[in-house]
Amino acid sequence: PRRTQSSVAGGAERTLIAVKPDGVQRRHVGQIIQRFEQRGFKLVGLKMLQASDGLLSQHYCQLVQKPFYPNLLHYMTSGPVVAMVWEGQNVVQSSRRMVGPTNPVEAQPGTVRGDFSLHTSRNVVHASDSVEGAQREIQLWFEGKELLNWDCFDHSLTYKED
Ligand code: IDP
Repeated sequence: PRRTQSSVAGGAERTLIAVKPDGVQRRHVGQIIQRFEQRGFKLVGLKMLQASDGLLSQHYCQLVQKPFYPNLLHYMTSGPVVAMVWEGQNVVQSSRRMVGPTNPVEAQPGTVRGDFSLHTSRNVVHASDSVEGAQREIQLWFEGKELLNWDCFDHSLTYKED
């Protein structure tokens, strides 16, 4: 049987990374993908979509009551999103560090938000904030058949079993 999200080979994790509409409009998709590839993570799912209000209300279920939610919804539906699932050891924590904090003013240069954005309401990219959150979000954004289990030939160069 095909492996599911909860049983990735080698104990690796998966996370949801999404280039938000501002990142797509500003043509940063390639550079964002490049950072995850270059770090050594494995791309297992990728699609461009127009996110619906329903998907976003589930994705941001902890924020729907916030006063800024209507603006967040407007932003996130203002154009296409590029959603990706990346796999690798500690990918959730590592990708949060690569993306930087929610408010780009606090983001270090070298992070996606620190290099490409200036404002919390236009912070270019989403990254899941926990392993459990990633599993929930991946199931929301992707169907099982859209996620590929494949062997990346450089695995033994990227990881060391010890
Ligand atoms: P995260 O994207 O860094 O995980 P969350 O707190 O989950 O941060 O918020 C989701 C998104 O909602 C943020 O990336 C940002 O675009 C938006 N957001 C969060 N807090 C605020 C706020 O105080 N004002 C406006 N937008 C916000």
